[in-house]
Amino acid sequence: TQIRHIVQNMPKAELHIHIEGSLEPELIFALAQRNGVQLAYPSVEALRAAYAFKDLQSFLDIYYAGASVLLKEQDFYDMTAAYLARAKADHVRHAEIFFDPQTHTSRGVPMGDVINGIHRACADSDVSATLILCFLRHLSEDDALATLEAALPYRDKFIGVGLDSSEVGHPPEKFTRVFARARELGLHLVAHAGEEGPPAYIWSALDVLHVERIDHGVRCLEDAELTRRLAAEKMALTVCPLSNIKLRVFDDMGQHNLLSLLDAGIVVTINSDDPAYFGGYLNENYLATFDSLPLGLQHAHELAKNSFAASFLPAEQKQKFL
Ligand code: ES4
Ligand code: ZN
Repeated sequence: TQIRHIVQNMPKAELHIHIEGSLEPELIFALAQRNGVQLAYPSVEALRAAYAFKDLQSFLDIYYAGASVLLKEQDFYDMTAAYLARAKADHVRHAEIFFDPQTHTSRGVPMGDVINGIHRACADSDVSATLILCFLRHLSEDDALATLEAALPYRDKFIGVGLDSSEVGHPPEKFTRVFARARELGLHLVAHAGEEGPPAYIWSALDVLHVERIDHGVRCLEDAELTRRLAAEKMALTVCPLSNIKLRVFDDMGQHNLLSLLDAGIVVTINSDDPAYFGGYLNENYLATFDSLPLGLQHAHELAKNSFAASFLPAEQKQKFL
């Protein structure tokens, strides 16, 4: 139909994509072979069959297993180049890409190999792409602080820091000092909050960490004062519809609260999160949402506009897309 065609072809930005979550089973097996890594699954089909998640943690267990095949700088390059080619096909003009260095440095991979490999693929792409270093919230704040220091020789290769992995039990305030340090360094700040965790985690991401966007944030609607604040401050949410269905945040797409968030005046964006695991890249997220919720052409344009407005592009580059 007309609207599906417009949604697919309109220029957009992607602001919530974990590069390790773009590793397709075929590439996982190719890299395992190349690097002599033994996987717990005998075949691509067996691995894909294991992609049935009951919550965030059951997904993360498989996601970290998949990332274990990444050892060499070229592996990080190949993964990122494959994502950017897919993004380009979906008319993504700008991507702000999360990476999880601790998942790799804890296996002995040098920080420089992680960052240089991902960054080199970004530099070689005709999609504009920048990097956001994420701290794993199930690990300690001291581990996050050491990770930030280890990344400082590559300070010019990433624009911000984020917070991801297991949310419940690991509130934003656990990372107060490392976010203060990142802020002093002039880095942009984001955090996952209100995906599985309560609205209180969104409050503390804002008031304690001073983040500039909330990743997910869909549980904000449980708190009317928080909802009003997010709208008033034009605090963008990077919503990931297919992720929310696969991780059982909502029962099905018809139950997703994305339209309610828009109606509340919040700057909502659509993103793919971990596209290789959740059943699709950016256009599949847009299409699944538009197929299930009563969204129109105005919403399509609003969502595309929001994606650039909420990006960390410099003002003059942002203008060209708005
Ligand atoms: C993630 Cl969906 C999601 N939530 C939290 N952390 C993550 N890391 C990769 N995907
Ligand atoms: Zn995420």
